[in-house]
Amino acid sequence: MQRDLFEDTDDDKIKLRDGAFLLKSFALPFEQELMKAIHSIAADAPFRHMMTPGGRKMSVAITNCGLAGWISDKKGYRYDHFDPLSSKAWPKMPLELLSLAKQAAEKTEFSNFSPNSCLINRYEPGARLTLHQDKDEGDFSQPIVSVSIGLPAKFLFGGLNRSDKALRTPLTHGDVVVWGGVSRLAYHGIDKLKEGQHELAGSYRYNLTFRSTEKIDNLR
Ligand code: MD6
Ligand code: FE
Repeated sequence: MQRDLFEDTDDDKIKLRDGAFLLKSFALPFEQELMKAIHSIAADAPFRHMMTPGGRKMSVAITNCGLAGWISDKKGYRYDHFDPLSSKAWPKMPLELLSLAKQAAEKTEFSNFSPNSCLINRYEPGARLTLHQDKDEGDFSQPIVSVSIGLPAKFLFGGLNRSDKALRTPLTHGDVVVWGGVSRLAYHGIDKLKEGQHELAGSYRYNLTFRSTEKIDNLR
């Protein structure tokens, strides 16, 4: 079918809202690298269930790679250069993953994305992420690139107020969500994960979100 040169008619690029795009299966060519990276990062910085400031244990297990990692404890949510479990720096962000994140951002409307942090979430059946905003980064001018691996999940995507009605979008293995601009602070979450088996990821869903945590990147 002839495509209109002046219109974005890319079948694999689904606009969820202004500034938010779903790139269906975009990360599939990287699935081996992604699984390898997840395992080698977790060997250094194991997945753990962090405590929320309110004293609850998160059902999602978390680790990080890159110069800064997202952490939560009773003092609050923040980024830290060191893994609190080991006091070591977080594992380096693998270059293939950095490249995937940059390519995904470029394919939407965000050029020059330069993430210094990648948060890795691991969901087991029953785990969920309640509606939240990603607002601990010092830089909202850059988007977030989010890669889904393994079991499918329902992504809840609301508006700028917690009470705004949320869209419900399935995310499957290899999907990438890129989001920024006017949607950068939209509320979002993940519905309770259903049981299942995935050929690469077993009984888990992994999600990697690439972020830029500092506007003037003085972490480099
Ligand atoms: C997840 N994702 O998909 C959780 N945050 O497991 C997020 O919380 C998220 O997908 C910001 C931007 C994209 C996301
Ligand atoms: Fe988030």
